[in-house]
Amino acid sequence: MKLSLFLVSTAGLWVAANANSVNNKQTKNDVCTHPFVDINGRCLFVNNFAQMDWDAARAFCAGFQGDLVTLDEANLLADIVDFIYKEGLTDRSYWIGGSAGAQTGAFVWPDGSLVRMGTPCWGVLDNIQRPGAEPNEKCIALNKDNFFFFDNFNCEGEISVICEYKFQRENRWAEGGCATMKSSAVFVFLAAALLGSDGATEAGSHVKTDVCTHPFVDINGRCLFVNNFAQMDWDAARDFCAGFQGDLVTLDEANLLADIVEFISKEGLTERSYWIGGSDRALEGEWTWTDGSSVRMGTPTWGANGQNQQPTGGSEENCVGLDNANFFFFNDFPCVTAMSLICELKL
Ligand SMILES: [Ca+2]
Ligand SMILES: [Ca+2]
Ligand SMILES: [Ca+2]
Repeated sequence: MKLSLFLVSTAGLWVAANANSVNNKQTKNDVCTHPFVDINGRCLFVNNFAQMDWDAARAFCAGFQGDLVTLDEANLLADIVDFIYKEGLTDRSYWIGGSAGAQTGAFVWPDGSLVRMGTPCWGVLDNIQRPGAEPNEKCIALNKDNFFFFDNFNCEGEISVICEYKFQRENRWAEGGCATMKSSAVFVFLAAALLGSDGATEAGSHVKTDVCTHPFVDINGRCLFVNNFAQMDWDAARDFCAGFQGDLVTLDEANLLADIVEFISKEGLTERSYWIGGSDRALEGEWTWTDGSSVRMGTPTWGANGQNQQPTGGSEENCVGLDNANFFFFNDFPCVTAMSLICELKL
């Protein structure tokens, strides 16, 4: 009832939203041309011929009216790494736009915004997650010797380059009168405003809170129960979640992994590994979530150490957990292992 009211009331908005995305798309097609390609909605040039230091790489990208890529989303890293493998560009490491700021030493993107640290973007070598204690390594690269996870390199190193072309998306929003508003959050906000006297309080942002209640919490729009008290095998963990009308979490987005790991760290729940809903028990090597959909392989969700990337357990290890011994990256474990678990309530 409320849902249909919501849809009818927001129909106008969707038209507006579609018009905007068409505009953006046309603009993007006009400008995101060879050698730039569209990867996850961004206009990128993965240049594996050039080899230069980080400053020269920025200047190189500026020659294309761009800059080194602002790789500010784990989902974007997943798509870039897929592109690198698909196109056979795996013989080089690549500069991206992050570097240690002169004053604070914190890693920032070219626009000054902070680089998100930790899992899943930053790689692990010798059991140390990067950046480790390497004061002279102040520029960020995708490291070919560690499955293209982020690593800090000496800025003088000569490696390849990923440029991002800055088409005028921000200006376009400004023209539309939405200069400071981006993403779906805007539409939720606007929809709630539009509903107004039509019961906006119930139909707006409170809907999710009503159903995603303790011990479940909203993490990146998903309703999850990070249970670090229980310790049980994978099947028992599924049964446990079923008792809450849920199942083990379908952790199908790298961005969601980033937010879960942040939650685990913030809440001090780092002493356990956690079962999630992936397994290859039905067919060795075919990893699926509990709903039958495929588990995305590779960087940045599956852990790596320079030599190997998980899963490496063959037929001995058929269930996926977030490994507390490896910064909560995905790892395959024997399904009989007793560990903690993350349930998801499907709303
Ligand atoms: Ca390093
Ligand atoms: Ca297996
Ligand atoms: Ca393993």
